[in-house]
Amino acid sequence: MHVSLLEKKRREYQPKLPSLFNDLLNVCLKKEKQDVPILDEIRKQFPKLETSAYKLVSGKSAIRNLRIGAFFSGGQAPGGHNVIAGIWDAIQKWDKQSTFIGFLGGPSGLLENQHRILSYEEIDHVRNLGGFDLLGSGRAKIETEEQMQKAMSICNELNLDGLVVIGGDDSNTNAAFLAEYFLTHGCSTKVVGVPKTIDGDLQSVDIEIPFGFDSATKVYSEMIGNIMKDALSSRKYYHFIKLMGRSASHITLECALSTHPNLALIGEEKKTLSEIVDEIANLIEERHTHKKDFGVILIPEGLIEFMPEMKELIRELNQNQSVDKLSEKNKKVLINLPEKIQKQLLSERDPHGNIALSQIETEYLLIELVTKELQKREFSGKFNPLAHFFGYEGRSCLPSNFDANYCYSLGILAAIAVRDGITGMICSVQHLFQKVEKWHLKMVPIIHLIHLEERKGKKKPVIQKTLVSMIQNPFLYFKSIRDSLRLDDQYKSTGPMQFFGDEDLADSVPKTLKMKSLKS
Ligand code: FBP
Repeated sequence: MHVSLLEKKRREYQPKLPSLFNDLLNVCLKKEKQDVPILDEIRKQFPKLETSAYKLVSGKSAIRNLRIGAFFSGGQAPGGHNVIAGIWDAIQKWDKQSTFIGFLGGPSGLLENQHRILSYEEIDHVRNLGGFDLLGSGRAKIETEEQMQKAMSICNELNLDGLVVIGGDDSNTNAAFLAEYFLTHGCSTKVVGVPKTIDGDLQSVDIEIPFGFDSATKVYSEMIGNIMKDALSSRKYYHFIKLMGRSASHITLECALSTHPNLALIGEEKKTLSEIVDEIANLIEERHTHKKDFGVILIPEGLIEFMPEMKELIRELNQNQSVDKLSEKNKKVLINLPEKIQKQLLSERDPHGNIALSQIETEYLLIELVTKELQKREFSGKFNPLAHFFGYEGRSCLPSNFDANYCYSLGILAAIAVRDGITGMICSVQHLFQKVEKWHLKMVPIIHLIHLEERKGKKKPVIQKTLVSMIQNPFLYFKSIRDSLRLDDQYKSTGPMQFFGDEDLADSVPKTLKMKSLKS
C-alpha cells in the first residue's frame, strides 16, 4: 500500500478515549430502567427485540474469544476504518484468538459469502485513514426473506458471535429486521449497527451525529473558503456551489456557518423554484449597485426535492415513469425547465427506479433560470456564473481527529455489545461536543429510531431521516446573520483540516453539533 508522509504520520495517531475505555477488562453494558414506548404497529414487526437501552458502566463481564464480522454499507464516510480498528483492538485485548471477518463490497459480501479474515497488519495499515477500501462498500440490501435466510446461514456457517452493520438509515433499519429474524430462527449471531453517513441525517435523541459528517464538511468548507478568496480577488465570477447531502441540508448549513457565503439555500425552508430564482436575482442586482458583480452561493443537493412544484413533479415521475402520464400541471412544470434538466429528470434512475436526485444538476438549473430572469429585468451588470459540485471530494478524506476518535469508540462499543449479547441495537456516543474523556456510551434499540413511512403506497417501518430543524439553534443562528452576509463579504477561510497542534483547531467539533448543545 502506497502512503504519503501525512498518512504515515496519521497512522501513528492514538485516538483519544472516553474514560471508561481505559480499562476494557472492566466495562459492561447495563440495562436502563426507563423503557421507551413503541407504536403497536412497529412493535408487531419486531416482537422479539428488546426495547430498553443499555448504558456502558464499569463492571465485570465474561471475557471470551469472539468472532465478529462487519461490512460497510452505502456511501463512504471518513472514519470507517477506525470502527474496524476499534472492534479489532477490543476483541484482541480480550483474547488473542478472537477473529475479525470483513465482508467485501458491502452487504452483498455477506449474501455471497465474500469475506476475508483480517490480520493485525492489514488493520494497522488503515488506522486513521480515509475511505472504505479495506473492505469496499455497496448499496445492496438485505431485505427479503430469502436474503435474510442467506445471511443467517452464512453467519451460522462462519460461527459469528456478532455482525456489525456500518451504515446509514436504511442499512440500520435492515439491521433491526435481521436481528429480529435471527432471534426468531434461533441464530445466535448478534446484530449491531454503527451510525454512518456524511449527510448528517441519521440523528435522534441518542444519535447526536453520524460519523463522517465532520470530516466531509471540513473538506468542503476549505474548498468553499478557497473559492471565496478567489472570488474576492478576481471580482468577476458568481460561484454556484452544490454540496452533497442527499435530501437534508445539514452539510450546506454546517458549511455556511463555517464560511459565511453571500447566500446559502436551505431546502427545508421549502421555497418554490421561482422564489429562489427571484432571491438570487435580487442578490445579484443589489450587489451590482455596490459594484460587486461576484459572489458565492451554496446549494444543497436535495434542494429541488423540497420545492413544492418540483416535489409534485418528481412524485408523479417516480410513480408513472413516463411523461405521457403526467398531469397537465406537472407537464407544464417540466417543459418550463431547461432541456438538460428535463432529460436528467427523465433518464437518471436509482436502483429502485426513482429519480437519482444526486445526478440532477441543480446548480445549472439555477444558473440558467437566473440568467433568464436577469435578462427579463434588463440587468445592466455582469453575470459570469461558474458551477461546482462538491461531494465525492469529501467522502473518503483522512478523518478529522473528531471522526477518528468517534469511530474508534464506536468500534470498541460495538465489540462490547456483541460480547455482552446485545442485538438489534445501534451504538450511541453522547456529549460529543465535550472532551472525549467525558463522552457517554450507550446501546440504543434501533426500533427507538423507527417510524412508519409511506413507501410505494404502503406503510413501512424505517428509520426516520432527520432534516434541518427550523426551530433549533443552528438554523436560527444562521437566519439571524444571513442578511448581513448578502452584501458585506464576511467570507471565512477555514483552511485545511488540522490534525496536529492547537487543540481548538485540531479537535474541533461540527458547529451545528456544538450549537445544538447550547441553551439558546
Ligand atoms: P449514504 O447515505 O449511503 O451515506 O451516502 C451518502 C451520499 O454520499 C449522498 O450524499 C449522495 O447523494 C450519495 O451518497 C451518492 O451516492 P453514490 O455513491 O451511489 O453516487
